[in-house]
Parts: sequence; C-alpha cells; structure tokens
Amino acid sequence: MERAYLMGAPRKGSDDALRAEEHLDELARLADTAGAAVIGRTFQRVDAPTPNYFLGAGKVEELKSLLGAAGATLLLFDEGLSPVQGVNLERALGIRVMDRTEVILDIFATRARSHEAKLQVELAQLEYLLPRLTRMWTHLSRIRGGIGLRGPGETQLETDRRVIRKKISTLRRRLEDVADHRANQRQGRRDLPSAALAGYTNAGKSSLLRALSGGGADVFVEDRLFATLDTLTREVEVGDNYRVRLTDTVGFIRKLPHHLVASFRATLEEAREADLLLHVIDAGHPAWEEQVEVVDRALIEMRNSELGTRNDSGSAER
Ligand SMILES: Nc1nc2c(ncn2[C@@H]2O[C@H](COP(=O)(O)OP(=O)(O)OP(=O)(O)O)[C@@H](O)[C@H]2O)c(=O)[nH]1
Ligand SMILES: [Mg+2]
Repeated sequence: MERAYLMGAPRKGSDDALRAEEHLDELARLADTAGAAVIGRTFQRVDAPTPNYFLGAGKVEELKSLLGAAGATLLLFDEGLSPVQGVNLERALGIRVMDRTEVILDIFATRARSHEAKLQVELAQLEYLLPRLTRMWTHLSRIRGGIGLRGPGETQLETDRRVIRKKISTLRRRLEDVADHRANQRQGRRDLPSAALAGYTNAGKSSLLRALSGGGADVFVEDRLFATLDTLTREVEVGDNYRVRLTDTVGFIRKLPHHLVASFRATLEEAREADLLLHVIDAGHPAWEEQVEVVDRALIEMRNSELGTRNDSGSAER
C-alpha cells in the first residue's frame, strides 16, 4: 500500500488558508478512499505559487526531508498543480506526486461501474493527460534534443496528441448518444413528477433514496467519498399516495476538476431536468456551510457550461 504524505498550500489571506486543516482532513479521506495509507501531513500558507514548484525552494527542501523521515512513497498535493510543477516536484522529491484532481480521477476510475460512468471517467482522464503529455514531451525533448534541434519526441508527441484528441471526440460523441437516449427515456416517463438529490459527497443522498424506496440493498450507501457515481432512479411514495421518481446523483466536492464536472454532464443532466432539485446537507458536518456553497456554485457552473455548449457546438474540437 502506498504511504501517502499530504501537503496543503493555500494562499495567504484566502478563506482556504483559514480552513487548511479541514481541507487536509478531506484530502486524507480521499486518500483513504483511493486506498493509500496517510502517514503524515503539513501545510504552508503561500504568498503566490511559484511557476516551477508551486512552493518556494526552501519549502521543497524541507518537504524532502520530511518525506524521507516518514518513509513516504507518495505525495498528495491539495492544490491543482500545473504540468510543469508536477514534473519538477516529482524530480526534486524523488517520489510520485499527485494533485487533488488526480486523486479524484483515480477514485472515479476505480469506482466507475456503469458503461456511462466509465466513458465519463475516461474522457476526464484523457483531458487531464493531454496538456501534461505536451509538457512532459517538451521537457524531454529539451534534454535530448538540445537548443535549436528538433527533439526526437516531437513527432511522437504529435502522434500521441492526435490519437488522444481523436479518442476524446469519440468519447464525447458516445456520451452525447447516451444523453439523447436518457432524454428519450425521460420523455416516455412524463407521467410522474421527478425529483433529484444533489449535494456534497457523503452527505447522505443515497441513504435518503434508500430510506424512501423501502430500504433496498440495491442502493449503495457507504461512509466513503464518491460511493455513488451512477444515477439511480426509483419510484418512491412520499405520503398520501403521492408518487415521484427520485434520482440519486454523483456528489460534489470542493476543488472538483472542471473537466470532471463537464464529462459527468450526462449523468448530472438527470438532476437538471428534474422538476425538483433536493439539496441534501449533512448538518452534523463541521464544514457544512462551506459544503453548501460548493454545491451551489457547482450547480450554477453546470448550468452555465450547459448554456455555453448549446450555443457553441464547435467547442468539442478544441
Ligand atoms: N448519523 C447519520 N448518518 C447518516 C445519515 N444519513 C447518512 N448517514 C451516513 O453517512 C454516510 C454516507 O451516506 P451516503 O448515503 O452513502 O452518502 P452520499 O451522499 O450518497 O455519498 P456519495 O455517494 O459518496 O457522494 C453513510 O455512512 C451513512 O450511513 C443520517 O441521517 N445520520
Ligand atoms: Mg451516494
């Protein structure tokens, strides 16, 4: 099992800086869900991320000795790292570095069950990979090719990028088909009013669906982040013989990668098309207010990005 060390680096003076410990608690839960053992943590409030390492040179050195002393095999970085920062940190620290986005993608990849969820995760992974591939090859060709030379990696890079881009547009098309299929299914079910459960991950959405639908074991409940990746719809009675179609959806989390939200559009469509959106809140969670904000913002962003794609169907081929 990987021995993971956690590093937070919120900006000085930001809201995140006040919640640094809470954010690391959440990263620890993500690490646990991903199957890594957390063996230590540290954070530094930074003025501004440096382009090369995110952290200052002094902190990188300090981190290196912390990691060595703890016997860490993996560094989990709570902020998004640019491709360059990721590569440089890995080299300087001598162990694998994953940012929050990559951890989330990893969890999604292992948890995706349905055909649709798998397509969505693969799309998000390739979109995450594409800019990193470029940077890594650039990095390599600089070393191998030298100044003024066309690095040997360039042709390969172009081929790889073409293949990945092609795969990305294929996946997008296939997901559009799934979305159309869903829309048709919805059309056929206009008889009952529909409600969708939205909320922060681990808030209790699936528990609510399970309770309302009579406690069936087919609704998966777990004290882990992102237990649910697929939408699941059940016809439930909410009293006085009043029946609704209730849909459970994937949860949100702070700093959820944009392209992951975008690729889960088809799944989340179910939530958007519902007559009623029920925001499930874990009122017992110490950070519930921040969680509410995160979900509200994600829902707004989702709606805006949907408007964007509708107006600009050419955006699929970036
Ligand atoms: N104490 C308490 N625990 C609850 C309640 N509702 C759910 N839980 C627990 O909270 C954990 C998460 O519940 P889920 O229903 O899986 O949460 P979810 O929102 O579907 O989470 P994801 O699918 O991972 O996004 C489980 O361990 C539940 O047993 C509640 O009302 N009270
Ligand atoms: Mg769930």
